[in-house]
Amino acid sequence: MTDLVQAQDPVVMGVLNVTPDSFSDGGRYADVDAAVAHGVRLHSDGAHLVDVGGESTRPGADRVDAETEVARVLPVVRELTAAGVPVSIDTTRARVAEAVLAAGADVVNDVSGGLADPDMARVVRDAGCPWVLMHWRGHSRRMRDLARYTDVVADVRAELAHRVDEALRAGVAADRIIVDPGLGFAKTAEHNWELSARLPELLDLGHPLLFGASRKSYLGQLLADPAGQPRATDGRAAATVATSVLAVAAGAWGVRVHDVRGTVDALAVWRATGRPRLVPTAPPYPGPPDGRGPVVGAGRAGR
Ligand code: PMM
Repeated sequence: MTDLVQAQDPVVMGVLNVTPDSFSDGGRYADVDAAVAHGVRLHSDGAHLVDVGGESTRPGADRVDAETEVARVLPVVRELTAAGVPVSIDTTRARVAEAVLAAGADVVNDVSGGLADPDMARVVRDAGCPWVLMHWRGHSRRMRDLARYTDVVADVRAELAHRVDEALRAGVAADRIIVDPGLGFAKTAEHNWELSARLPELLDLGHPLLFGASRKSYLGQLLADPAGQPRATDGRAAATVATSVLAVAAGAWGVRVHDVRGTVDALAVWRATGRPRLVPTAPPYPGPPDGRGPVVGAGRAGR
């Protein structure tokens, strides 16, 4: 596989949850054949990676044991890698990562940023694979209580920097590390919007950044009907595409999405228009009243 971490073009990661209870696609791909068929479709739609997860991380979800998680993901990963589909494994457990890497997975996507399992750094270091370190403060059951920040961007940045330091100390190579702000994980809707608007402050950590907004509840809240009823998950595709393209234009390395085709199409438009970049407001550009939000600036080829 070409080195995705060094990719010059935005990386699209397609979501494949083989769980009975994930918030937007739970239950749909619990059967191996259906899961593999969907993974192959995501790849042919343009996903550079198919992100296979066997444990739901939706707020309030109960944990499954490691055996159950391995039993869910391993047959799917085996078939996808045999079919030539590059796979990342969405897990917080070293045991699961190790089993799946041995079956041909390319990337570990760890929503706990290495916090949940002290053995994860060793597994990743020995495999030499890319490791997504997502910002995380605790398992799903507790995460709503943990959404307290002084300045969400500064706090997430500092906590991610700490996770990166720990990974480096454990011997993981710097060029294998990808960071992720963890939208929706111990974050309110306001926190998610603030992180989205100030992405460049996280980019200066010096690592590629993965952005995962797809179908998340803050988009449902944004699109609520006049009675205040949030838009259902299957009606959040256009908002997901919009926020994903804005993240790429702000410098994100990649996006994690359920609807790969729409994102790939939108990124083709972004590319064809000269890869316009969002730059922090600076005179003489007109900016929003607080002077902090991004405006569209001069395009720059490449990333
Ligand atoms: N979000 C979910 C699961 N895994 N991984 C990364 N790196 N970033 C995310 O934002 C992220 C993730 C939850 O969404 P899902 O239930 O639709 O998979």
